[in-house]
Amino acid sequence: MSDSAKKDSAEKAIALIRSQAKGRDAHSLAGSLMQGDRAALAQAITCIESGPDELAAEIVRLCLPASGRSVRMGITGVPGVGKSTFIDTFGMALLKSGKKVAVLAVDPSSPISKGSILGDKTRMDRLAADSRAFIRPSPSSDTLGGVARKTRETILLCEAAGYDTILVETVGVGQSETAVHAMTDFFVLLMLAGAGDQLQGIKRGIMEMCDAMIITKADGTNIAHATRAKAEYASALHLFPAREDGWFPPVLTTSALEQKGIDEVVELLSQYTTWMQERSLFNERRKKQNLSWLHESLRSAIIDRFYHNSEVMEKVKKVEVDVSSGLLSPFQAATEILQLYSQRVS
Ligand SMILES: Nc1nc2c(ncn2[C@@H]2O[C@H](COP(=O)(O)OP(=O)(O)OP(=O)(O)O)[C@@H](O)[C@H]2O)c(=O)[nH]1
Ligand SMILES: [Mg+2]
Repeated sequence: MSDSAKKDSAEKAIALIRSQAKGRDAHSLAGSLMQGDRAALAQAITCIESGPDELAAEIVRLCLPASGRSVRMGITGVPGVGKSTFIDTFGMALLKSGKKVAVLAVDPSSPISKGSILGDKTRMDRLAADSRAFIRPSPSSDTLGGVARKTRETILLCEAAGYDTILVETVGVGQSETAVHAMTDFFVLLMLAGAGDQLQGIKRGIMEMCDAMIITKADGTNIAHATRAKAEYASALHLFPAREDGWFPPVLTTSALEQKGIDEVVELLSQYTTWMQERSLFNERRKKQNLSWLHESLRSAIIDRFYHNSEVMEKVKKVEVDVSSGLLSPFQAATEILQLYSQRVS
């Protein structure tokens, strides 16, 4: 399908869902989705993604008490590392173990029009076809902050709809890993064997952030490489300072194609969750995440208001001239602008 055809069909689908949602109020949508109605869940998520904002806010408010009872797992790794294939196989293993799985994505670089991750459900064939799983492509937005907020709220709705394992996929090439780390309980970095981390563009900070590392494609002639990479990464992880919570990230090898090592990841997820819960660290991490979400929301709301104040923007334009010609110091200019802003909002 061409890009424009893709965009057309995505827009048509959104328009349809919006028109279906239109006639419904927050109570009816939230009520249905909490009964496990997938169409209502899809409609509610569409409201979060593209409005109406008041309806979305009300739905989130109504669903909040029923949310939170899940394990949120973040999955990152460079393009081609095998994220989608892993999620398909791993998701099926989770379903087999009795879990209800929702798969979301954070991909600010490719809005729907460009074919976002998970837009190609081809590598998640089995999961996409299973009625026990729910898959939703990345919301489109200009900013990472926008995508992250929408995904965070979508997680809450999925939980309220009864999904107990939420998988959030993101491409490991920018700031989006940090955003996904900040919204998940268990953050996993997928790595290729034999490519070297520099080649894979994985920053040290991301390795330091992960709760587990998985070497993918450990099959065929790649098994020996994968085993070696596992030992190398395990010792590399030892070089990082010990974590405050006391958890040490293990390294596993998997083959999603041959379904090897997948049950071990299911087991690890459950062990990790128990380990964290026993030490009250699970809720501790979520509390911290909620607080940073609060401050992030405040920051972005304040910035938004400031930059949408026409009088302030006029003043900014004026002082830009003086600042660039050296007549006014940038600091002095900023102080003057902020003074005007505080007069206008008080
Ligand atoms: N041999 C082998 N190949 C695999 C395995 N998992 C994925 N692949 C192949 O690796 C390629 C990339 O897999 P994807 O699952 O699309 O990787 P991805 O990380 O989701 O890629 P992006 O969505 O582009 O970021 C495909 O050709 C897969 O068939 C595996 O376990 N073994
Ligand atoms: Mg993919």
